[in-house]
Amino acid sequence: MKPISILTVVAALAIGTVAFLGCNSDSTSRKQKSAAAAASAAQQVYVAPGKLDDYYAILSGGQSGSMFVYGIPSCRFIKEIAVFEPRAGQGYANNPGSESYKRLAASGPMWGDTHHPVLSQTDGKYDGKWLWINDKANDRIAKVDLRTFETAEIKTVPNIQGSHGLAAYLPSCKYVFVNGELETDHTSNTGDATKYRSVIAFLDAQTLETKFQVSFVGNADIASSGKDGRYVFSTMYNTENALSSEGMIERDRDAVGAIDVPLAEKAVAEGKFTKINGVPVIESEKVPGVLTLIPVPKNPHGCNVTPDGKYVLASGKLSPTVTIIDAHTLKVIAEPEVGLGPLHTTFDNRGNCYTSLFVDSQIVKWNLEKAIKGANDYIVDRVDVHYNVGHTKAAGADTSYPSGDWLISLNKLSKGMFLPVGPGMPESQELIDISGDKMRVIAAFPSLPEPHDAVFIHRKVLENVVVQTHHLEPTAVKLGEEKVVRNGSKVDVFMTCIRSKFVPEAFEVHEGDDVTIHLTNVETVRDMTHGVAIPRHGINIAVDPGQTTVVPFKALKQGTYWYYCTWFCSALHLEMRGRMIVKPTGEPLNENPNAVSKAEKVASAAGEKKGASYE
Ligand code: K7E
Ligand code: CUA
Ligand code: CA
Repeated sequence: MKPISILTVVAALAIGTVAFLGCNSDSTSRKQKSAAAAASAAQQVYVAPGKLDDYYAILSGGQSGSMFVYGIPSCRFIKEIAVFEPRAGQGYANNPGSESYKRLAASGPMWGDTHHPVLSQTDGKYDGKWLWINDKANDRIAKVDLRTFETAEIKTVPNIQGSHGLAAYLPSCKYVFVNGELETDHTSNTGDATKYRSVIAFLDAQTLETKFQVSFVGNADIASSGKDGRYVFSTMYNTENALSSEGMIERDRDAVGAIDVPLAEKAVAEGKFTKINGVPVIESEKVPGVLTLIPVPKNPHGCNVTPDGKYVLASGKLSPTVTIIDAHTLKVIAEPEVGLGPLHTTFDNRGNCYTSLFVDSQIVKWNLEKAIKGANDYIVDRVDVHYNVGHTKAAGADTSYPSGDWLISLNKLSKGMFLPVGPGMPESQELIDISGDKMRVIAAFPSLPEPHDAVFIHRKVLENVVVQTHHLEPTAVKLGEEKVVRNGSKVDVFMTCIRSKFVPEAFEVHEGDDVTIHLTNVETVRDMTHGVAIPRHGINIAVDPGQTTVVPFKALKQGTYWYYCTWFCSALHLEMRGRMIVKPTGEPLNENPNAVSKAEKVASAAGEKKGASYE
């Protein structure tokens, strides 16, 4: 007993001390405490100039049609990956006739609504190869090459509207699959609502060709893959197949749909499908077992498979619960209450789940095993976020090996968190330290509208992946082999650039000529990007080291048009320019307009001055 009483005395003294301090300098001590907390948070996000962040966080750009790359933990913005919208600064899809422009224009509108970035995996880990993203509005999927962080492929998905949830089929990443959220009649398109269905589309992960689809009555929202190559899962909020928002919330339970992928492949092999717009479409009613509906409450949204692949979690959205489903037996095994408006769930490496609560504006941390066992203390912690969180994602949570250090809260509203810039406000992200028992909000950073989801990839995974300079393509223009090739009104200008010169520095064409510039940046030095803007012609090219860009355009009316470098590349950057001289049709062209004439040589030898004189 004695030691206990000693402890009690000590404890009482300690409490007394706190109480004593509290009486006299309450606000001072609180101020000191919060200053200390701010200082330690600042230390956690401080990455010294020249030092690298641990993670790339890749945020979908929503209505911006792109993706944003931030460094974590510093929250520094590093790059925008242009996907569905032109970006002049990257020379992406901004020059009609360029490859990126043609590919984007051929796939649909020059804008998009990106929601779900998905990283490729091998053996349950990110392999640093590919990054996929959906365009919900225009039913497109794109693939980004992580060697360059550039868009490598864009394809349209047939028979679908509102291509929303996107995930890779695990463990192989043979397919990416995308959910049709908006119901339509894809066979006759008559507007007959009784024929409305949706599809879940399976695309070859490399070519993005749609290989097959499973169709059903209702819709599919968010997607997640089991880890063992059998089921993939989708939340379905409109099992009512209603046409109004009131109708869509009639039922108390909607569903998680589980697609048996090997069974679907077998059905395709056996011809149990209808071909619609060239794609085999399996009607789920005709192939028993291909789609199993698991009842869950109510208008569920997020769909997340646990890192061990044992469970799939459906966030209730209109129910304060998360439904835990056995990912193999497809049985509902628990339905813990977590708070109001649960949207998405993410994971650490210690058996905890983190669910975003849109209505409560909170992240709630809860323990999976405790919730399954029905223990009272399964809620571990809650933290307020600012404001109204949509997705939340912890580092590595989509893989089998989450890292359990950082979590990002992707908040829909910022309400004055940042300098006011008019009625339109940036979106707000918060970085949360989840390494301890208590979550700690460490930093907030703005972004353009509107990141829906994010993925983290550790820089070590990409260390030997990201290229510094492009490999010269066979079509590259080599130094010393620059030339102008004419074929009637078609003119190909094979041009190189290197600090601080374009070769050729001048060329002549006729009005209305179809000019194509093939420009190779022959630099071998990292970060030495050049660009070309051509006044009046709407051309703005960016070429990274080693890259070749091909841009066709029509020559306008007679005149001199100086093309100039747009990237401040050297002390002679401003001098890095050349002339396109456009002459009237029929007038003879000079093949070497910058050649110094004999008369000029003589004059300069005689010491005559060219240009302005300041004597
Ligand atoms: Cu919840 Cu498109 Cu992932 Cu938005 S979706 S939040
Ligand atoms: Cu090249 Cu500036
Ligand atoms: Ca519903």
